[in-house]
Amino acid sequence: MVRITLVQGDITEQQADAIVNAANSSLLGGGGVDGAIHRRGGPEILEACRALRASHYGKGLATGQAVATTAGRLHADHVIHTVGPVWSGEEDRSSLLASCYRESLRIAAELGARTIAFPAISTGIYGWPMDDGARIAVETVRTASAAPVAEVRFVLFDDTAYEAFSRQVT
Ligand code: AR6
Repeated sequence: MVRITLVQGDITEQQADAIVNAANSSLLGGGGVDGAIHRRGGPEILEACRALRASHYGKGLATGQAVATTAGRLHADHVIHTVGPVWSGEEDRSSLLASCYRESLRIAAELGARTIAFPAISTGIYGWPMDDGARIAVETVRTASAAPVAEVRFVLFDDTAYEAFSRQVT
């Protein structure tokens, strides 16, 4: 089974084989984690995203899917961009959020990554309640087949996120 670790901090400062970006379907940047990754990773990442839009992803990346690019200047080999669902009180979109974690892990495994760092997808601008987002993240990673990924690191920005994930892991 994959080892789950928790870190409080900025995901762009992490060293890992793959770093996951909480992107949007345009793949062309935004705020939150996405803004930070493009700022710190440099223009190479955006260039790679533009190339994806010009080829296989003309309509953008669908919610729940994931795709990899270079990590530019980040301390990683790959950035895996995934599009979380926007929280809805009327519709249960949990399977889409679980899919983000599963698909990102699948792509990391294909790339031969051993360590992968995830943010708490959808829990920022997309409004997903932190406790529920943490539950889905940890449950999905625990039950996914991830080899050769040996470590899944959740990088949590603040105390609330760190505590929510801690409750799921212990
Ligand atoms: N490192 C780690 N976690 C972070 C960082 C960081 N540097 N910055 C924010 N967080 P969000 P979403 C936390 O909004 O909800 C973008 O505009 C944040 O506190 O980055 O999936 C995209 O382009 C929260 O807990 O992603 C999309 O349009 C978590 O990361 C949209 O936002 C996710 O927050 C995606 O929204």
